[in-house]
Amino acid sequence: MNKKAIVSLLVLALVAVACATDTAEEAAVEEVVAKTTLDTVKERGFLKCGVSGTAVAFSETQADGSVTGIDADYCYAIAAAVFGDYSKVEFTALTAAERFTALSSGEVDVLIRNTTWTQSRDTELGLDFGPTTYFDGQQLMGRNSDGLSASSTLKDIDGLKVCTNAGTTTEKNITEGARLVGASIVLETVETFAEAMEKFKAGACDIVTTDGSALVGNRASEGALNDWSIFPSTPISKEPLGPVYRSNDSQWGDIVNWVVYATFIADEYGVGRSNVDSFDYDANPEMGRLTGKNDGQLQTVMGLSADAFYNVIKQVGNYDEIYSKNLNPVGLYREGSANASWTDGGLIYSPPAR
Ligand SMILES: N[C@@H](CCC(=O)N[C@@H](CS)C(=O)NCC(=O)O)C(=O)O
Repeated sequence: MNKKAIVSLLVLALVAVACATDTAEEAAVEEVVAKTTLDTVKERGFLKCGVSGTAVAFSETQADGSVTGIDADYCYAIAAAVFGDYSKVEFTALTAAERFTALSSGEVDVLIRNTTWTQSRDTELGLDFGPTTYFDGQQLMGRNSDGLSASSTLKDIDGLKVCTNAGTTTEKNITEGARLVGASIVLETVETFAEAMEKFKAGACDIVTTDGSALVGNRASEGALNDWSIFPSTPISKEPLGPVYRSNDSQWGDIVNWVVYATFIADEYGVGRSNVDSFDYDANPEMGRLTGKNDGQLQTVMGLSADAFYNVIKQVGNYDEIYSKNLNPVGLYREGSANASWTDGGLIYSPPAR
């Protein structure tokens, strides 16, 4: 064989290898695309849920490894819908800064971690947001002994050191808010809000700032109701918190969304853990459809069992039960807040189960 022929053969061989690799890669990609999150979760046998693990009343890892809180309960609710068994969840504790990568990389199936729905997160990260489960807003907390009170304003933090955790809407809001009122602050961001609280307690920070619910929760768990004040009375931002999932998997998105909506609808009709078995479903066809008591077709077309949302209500509860169990003990109540049902003037509202 002459030199030219050998070179041509080599080129052909290389092209063949490259093509084979392309085809293998394409096949692998197609397989990943074809497999929905629901398939993956069902095959694995449990849900992977990303939480904080240290967010008071939202997701707190207990000594026995279980996780409690409103966010944790929504993880349990998704497991109840998918498996008929709320306990089929593996929790992953994530800092604010690592949460979105953990979700995009597939480390978790859903992220329920005090996460605010914002335009950039919704549009730039390949992620989508489910219904808001807690309407929050950013506030600040300072010591009464420093002259701060519930009627303090952003202007009162001029010259003070403010601490919060990194990778949050919090750090951006406070920087912008202070600038707008002409308050000059020193902002220190740490990895977790728990660290910010430690610094605040040690006097290394004058102010801590984050979602108002977390300030209320931390103040309650520290027994500091009479020593620390939360302000301003109108939060400096909107922080709608809820579940987050990867984009382009609408079946999984529908499941997460309708688990949340099922808890809203059950709340609206007063169907909870104690009466879900005795409720008169004939008199309320919407609840009949939602629980699969009359007709469960709406659930089966989503890839769930007809009684998926019955399991959610029976095993975890309706929105009011989930909210009250977790948030009332730290002093947060629905009445008069955005978290009241729409029937009571709040924002908790679901599309119809029809
Ligand atoms: N909602 C804001 C703030 C989220 C956030 O980090 N909240 C704090 C206060 S609840 C937190 O999760 N702390 C627990 C932790 O740092 O692990 C966001 O989405 O950026």
